[in-house]
Amino acid sequence: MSEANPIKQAARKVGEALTGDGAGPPEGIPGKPGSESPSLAEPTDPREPLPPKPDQSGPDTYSPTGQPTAADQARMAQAGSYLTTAQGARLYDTDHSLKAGPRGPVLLQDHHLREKIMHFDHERIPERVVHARGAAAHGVFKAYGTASSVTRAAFLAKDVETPVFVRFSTVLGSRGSADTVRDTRGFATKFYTSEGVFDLVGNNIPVFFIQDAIKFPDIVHAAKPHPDREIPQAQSAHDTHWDFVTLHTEATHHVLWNMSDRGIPRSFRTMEGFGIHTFRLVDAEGRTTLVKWHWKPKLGVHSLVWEEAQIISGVDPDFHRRDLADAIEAGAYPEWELGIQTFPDTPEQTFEGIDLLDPTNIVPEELAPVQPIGRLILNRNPSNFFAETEQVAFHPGHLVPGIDITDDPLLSGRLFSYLDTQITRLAGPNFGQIPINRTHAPVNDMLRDGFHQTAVHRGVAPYRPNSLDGGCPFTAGADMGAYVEAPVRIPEAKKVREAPETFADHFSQPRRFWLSMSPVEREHIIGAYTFELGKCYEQAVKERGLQVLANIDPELCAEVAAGLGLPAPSATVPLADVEPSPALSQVGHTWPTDGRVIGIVAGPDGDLDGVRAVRDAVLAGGMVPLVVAPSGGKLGDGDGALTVQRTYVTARSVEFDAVLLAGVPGVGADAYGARDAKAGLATAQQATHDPRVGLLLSEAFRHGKAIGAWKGAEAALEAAGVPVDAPGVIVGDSGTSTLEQVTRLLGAHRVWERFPAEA
Ligand code: HDD
Repeated sequence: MSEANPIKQAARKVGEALTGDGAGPPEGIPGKPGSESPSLAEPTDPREPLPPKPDQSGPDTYSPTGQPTAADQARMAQAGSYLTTAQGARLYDTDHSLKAGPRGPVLLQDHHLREKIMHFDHERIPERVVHARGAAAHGVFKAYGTASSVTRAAFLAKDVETPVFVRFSTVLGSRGSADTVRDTRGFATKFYTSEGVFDLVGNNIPVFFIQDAIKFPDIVHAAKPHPDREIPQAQSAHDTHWDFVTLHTEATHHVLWNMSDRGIPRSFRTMEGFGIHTFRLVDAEGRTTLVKWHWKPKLGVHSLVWEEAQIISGVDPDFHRRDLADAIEAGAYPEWELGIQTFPDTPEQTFEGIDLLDPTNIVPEELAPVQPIGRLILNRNPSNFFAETEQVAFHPGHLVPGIDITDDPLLSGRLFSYLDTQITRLAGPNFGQIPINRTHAPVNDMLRDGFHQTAVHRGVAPYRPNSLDGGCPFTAGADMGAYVEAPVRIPEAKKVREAPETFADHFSQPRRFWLSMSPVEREHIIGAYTFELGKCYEQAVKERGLQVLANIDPELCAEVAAGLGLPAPSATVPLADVEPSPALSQVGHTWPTDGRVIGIVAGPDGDLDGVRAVRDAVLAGGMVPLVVAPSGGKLGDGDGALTVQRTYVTARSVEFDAVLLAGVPGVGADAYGARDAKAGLATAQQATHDPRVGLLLSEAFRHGKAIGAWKGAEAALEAAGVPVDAPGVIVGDSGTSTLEQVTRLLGAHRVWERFPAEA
């Protein structure tokens, strides 16, 4: 053993210290005070030869047979030109079972057949019990350093860059369900920090259904499909869901957010994210601050409209997944700013009368501004969905020094649940060794064996204290980066199954949300409740639903009651006198239009130069042009020919954030009647209006999208029932000037003026 071996040197120091040559733990290796007794002498003078304890920088650094290591093997998966068995033997045929003659029986000794079918039979793992449907991306988080005044977390220090993996999800649907259903969205971020993994496992809605984790199985059973027929899939519009949330009125706030536009996001890229619970940050001196986490999307918070969401569920159920992957592939990297609201860590754990331990509460940003602390950029798609997106395992208990928890009873239950669920889902306790879950910090644990153990641990003493492995591993103190829980005082208490009195107000926060909405957002909420309660069969459930609404706001209740054809009840609690929080509304801001999709509809005789110029300008503006024409292939000839991305058959308005209708020089809208330009079936002069273009335009109009037409395409608008003088309908002289105006409208996301009259 070389004297330069730092582990041996450290071991010797411990030996000296604990055999009486020194007092207390050796310098630089602080142990847990009082946990070791010198009389029990840990360790004794190390015996020679001791197996050197390797610095386990990860389970993949060592292979018992030399080369290759597990990391090399991971890199080698699917490498090389020849098909092999799982054991690496080359194969000459994988299409025919081994048989006794070409027409004879298959032989049991066909080990390749058995291996291939055995592996296939076990390809599926249980889907997540909630959040089964998801999509993810890699990225990087760069800290501004502004959080260093309240936390010692190393990854939040100025300019530190941390790799991340983010998984977005719906909650209710199965793995194969549609993306755009009305639901909460998960927003889970794994930070691979130098001090270990930190998981921020949040949602796009800042409050939760329940205040205590013990009710989680109940709300999930109620919201999932009915147990007899297993329908409806990925929907909250059914009796058991509404039965539960009207009997547990603490769910009111979350449900109201779900019924608002937040329940149907336009894209993962345009969602906010929230940690929901109040967390506790700890600075280098041990001072604590309570915080709430917020993710703010660079592109703003935008949603679909309900009809659009429903159409997309059929036309493109992978809409959100595709949008995320396409944006990253195109280099339009999604970005969020991470922010915190901070509150003094007082014994009451309240702020301005709001109980910070109640996860059904928000603290309005007007009362506690969100302070930006860093920026997240997603810049790489996973290369294998199963290996990464499916096997990633989040856990709110994956914390790093400087970030601690509070006694929110919902959070406490989560700390148990996430570890537990992975044991079933990922088949054993070693899921932390799966590449996507591996920490980037050195690992030196004493966890051993178990299903799917891939680490080849060395040493003989996976326990402490020990003398046989030279005392390794040692415990660190806070000054050496150990995670030390904040020594928070627990008030003297009796054991009870009770909620605090402050958890009993279930309506004032929902009322604040309702009062903060713009008229159009209120119309959408009314529409959503009317739809969802209208889908329930039980009269008692509908009536209880209306009672809950009456306790939020009489107008909301009356409108929904009218839609259901039921009398509107009166409130059973006094209506709370709360100030609106303008930050909660999505309407009234202007946002960047990066990555927005512009449909450019061109007839066969359309202004191709104009279409070309518009396409180039859309690209130059960081947006995505999709050229739509009667049939596939190219528009025009030669070098300048334009590729058609969607035909009248494959295009649907829901794919576009705005639509432009190419003009027809000197002709008029009849060009849009052509069904097959290539076959020359219709010319601009003879064709009649094409109903598919009509449907596209009328849907875009109904969904409040900006619509532009240039040079003589007006008549096609009229034919589709789109008034040329309606708000957000532009008729321009040229393609590019029309695009300019449409882009300005797109900055507000939708032409909001169109809605109130509609709803
Ligand atoms: Fe949960 C998954 C978010 C309460 C139990 N949860 C899961 C995911 C997200 C959330 C985003 C998906 C993670 C991924 O992409 O793999 N959950 C939340 C939030 C909650 C919350 C924001 C409240 C503030 N969850 C909650 C409670 C319990 C669970 C109260 C149980 C007591 N959640 C789970 C789970 C899941 C899960 C069963 C399913 C799959 C998984 O954990 O890994 O353990």
